[in-house]
Amino acid sequence: MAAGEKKSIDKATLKMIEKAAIDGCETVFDRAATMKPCPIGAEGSCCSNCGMGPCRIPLPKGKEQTPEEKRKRRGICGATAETIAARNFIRMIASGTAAHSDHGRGVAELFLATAKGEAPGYEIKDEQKLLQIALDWGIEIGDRSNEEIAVDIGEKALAEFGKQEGELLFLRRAPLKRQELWRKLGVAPRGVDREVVEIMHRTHMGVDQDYENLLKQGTRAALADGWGGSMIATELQDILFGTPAPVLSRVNLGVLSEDEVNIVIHGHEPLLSEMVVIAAQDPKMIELAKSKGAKGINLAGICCTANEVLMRHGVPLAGNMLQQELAIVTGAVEAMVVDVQCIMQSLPDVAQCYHTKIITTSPKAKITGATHIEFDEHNALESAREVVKAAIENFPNRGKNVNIPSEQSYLIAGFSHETINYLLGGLFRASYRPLNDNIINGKIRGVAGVVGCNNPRVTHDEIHVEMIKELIKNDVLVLQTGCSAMAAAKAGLLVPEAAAKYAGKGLAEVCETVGIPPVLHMGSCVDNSRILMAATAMVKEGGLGDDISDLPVAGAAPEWMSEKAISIGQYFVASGVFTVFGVTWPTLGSEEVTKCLFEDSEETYGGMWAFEPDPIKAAHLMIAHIDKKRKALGLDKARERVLYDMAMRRELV
Ligand code: BF8
Ligand code: SF4
Repeated sequence: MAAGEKKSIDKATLKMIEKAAIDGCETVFDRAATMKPCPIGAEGSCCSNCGMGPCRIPLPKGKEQTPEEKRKRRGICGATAETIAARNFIRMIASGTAAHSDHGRGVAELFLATAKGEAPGYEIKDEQKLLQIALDWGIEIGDRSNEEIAVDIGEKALAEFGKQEGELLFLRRAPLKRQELWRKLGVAPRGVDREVVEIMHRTHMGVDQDYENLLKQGTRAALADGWGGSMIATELQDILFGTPAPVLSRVNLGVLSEDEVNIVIHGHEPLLSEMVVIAAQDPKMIELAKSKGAKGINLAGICCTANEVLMRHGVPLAGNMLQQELAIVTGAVEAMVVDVQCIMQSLPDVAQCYHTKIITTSPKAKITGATHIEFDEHNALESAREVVKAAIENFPNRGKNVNIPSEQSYLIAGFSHETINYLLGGLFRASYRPLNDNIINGKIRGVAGVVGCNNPRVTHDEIHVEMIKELIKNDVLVLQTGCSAMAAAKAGLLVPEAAAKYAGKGLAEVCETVGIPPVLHMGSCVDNSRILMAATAMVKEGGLGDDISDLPVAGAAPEWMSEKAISIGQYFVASGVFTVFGVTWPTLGSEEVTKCLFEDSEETYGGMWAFEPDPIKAAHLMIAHIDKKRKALGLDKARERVLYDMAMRRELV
């Protein structure tokens, strides 16, 4: 972001940035202004994979490379720009896959412990999904108890991570044509851990030095994320905590309370936060809060933990990734409880300006300066109570320097793949038929997944909101997860009224008939697997081709920053989806690698990447792709007819 440019489009965020400055408290926005990104690393031309380097081989700017210059652009070991860019790119995928999948593994472990009766407080909430997965995975149902079935599911799920041969079980959910393609190309993942380890091996100095072969392994690991680790996380969480259904809630820093104990839960895994929700409702805890002078206990979330407890309990969202420090800057947060991923190390420093307690809970993620209360899943409610108690006891320490911005917006969340099915088709004939029909008749032009992070290199939330408004204006139904969903929610796009206000006529009509917003919040980042399921359901419903790559759909992460986003993007591309990212693109140092991802992928997978930082232009790349797919399906005529009708209607008025 150039100096002087707006830091956020969100008023609450701007107010708290100002307050932080007055309070002498440094935030991510200050650091981003002083620390410029390294241009060599940004384009993927820096390798630090061995002690002969780091080697920096920037792409010469503003002139064509001569063949001699190109030949000489190498690291000390001889690695070319292509090899270095591809290695860096797939190491990002390895990290992203590892993050989502380790989350999935944690859920599988808890699931198994619950099934065995070793995790008191947890139970099987969604029996229907339990039985469905048993059927999918060939597990005997008969007259066995839910717990017996769950033990088998838990063991099979855990084995998916360490499996050495064969294929991940959830790949069978994909359209048949897609499965065959993955097999033919040799990218069907064997086991989650194996694919991640193999990336680390192949990218070690002097191993795989063919960029196409490297990218292929990147794809195999990314598929192990989307159709493996992430899908296991989503599905088992649904069984344990309930499959989300539509729920009304609120978003932005204004959800923090003046006179209650504010506990902010931040991170990704709902295992602990589910219990914090229960502990915060405990009458004894509320009594304790009152004894300290508070009116009660107020829970709010940041990042994907927020999305998890929002989807299942309607717990309000304090904000997205770039608002984590700012929640503390309000001066009103007694405790911020974190687990893993997207947690800034600066939190304890920011907390020092106020009274907030930063509580880490995962043995995998400790932060110097934070209080560590380790979460014990065998005694989960007790761990959660300890956390809540620590927050309550901190309430009397709240100072006078409190300023909670008034901004908050309503939103409706809880659109799991199953919910969309019911809403569209009705409880007794749940189906995607109405969605497909409305795409075929042209009222809905197509579907876009807009997901991912915040990034202080661009104006906070602006790129998400601009892109989404442009998409819905053009009759594209938007599916959302992660921090992007919160950006849209703050802008008022996640309520049914947004359809009449912002959506094109066709989309607005469908939304009004069904009673849904034009932008559907499907959950956290591991819940991008719900979008894969929705796309597969559209294929299986019929009339829109026989593979995901035939669908008039597209994906985007316009403010991405995390390695997880790269992994997500790659599994969408390899599942046949056109996917556009904003902000920056990490392989621009190699024309060959970039071409392989942006162009050749279409030939191979029917889906490809694009990079476009301008949200309106990016939205139009997505719309153009959707129109291309409509044309290939012979649906362009249907839409022309609708447009003609609308034009006629306008003439009549
Ligand atoms: O997993 S969208 S900033 S919070 S990485 Fe992180 Fe990005 Fe937010 Fe959730 Ni996803
Ligand atoms: Fe340099 Fe090669 Fe070592 Fe990378 S692996 S740091 S390119 S010598």
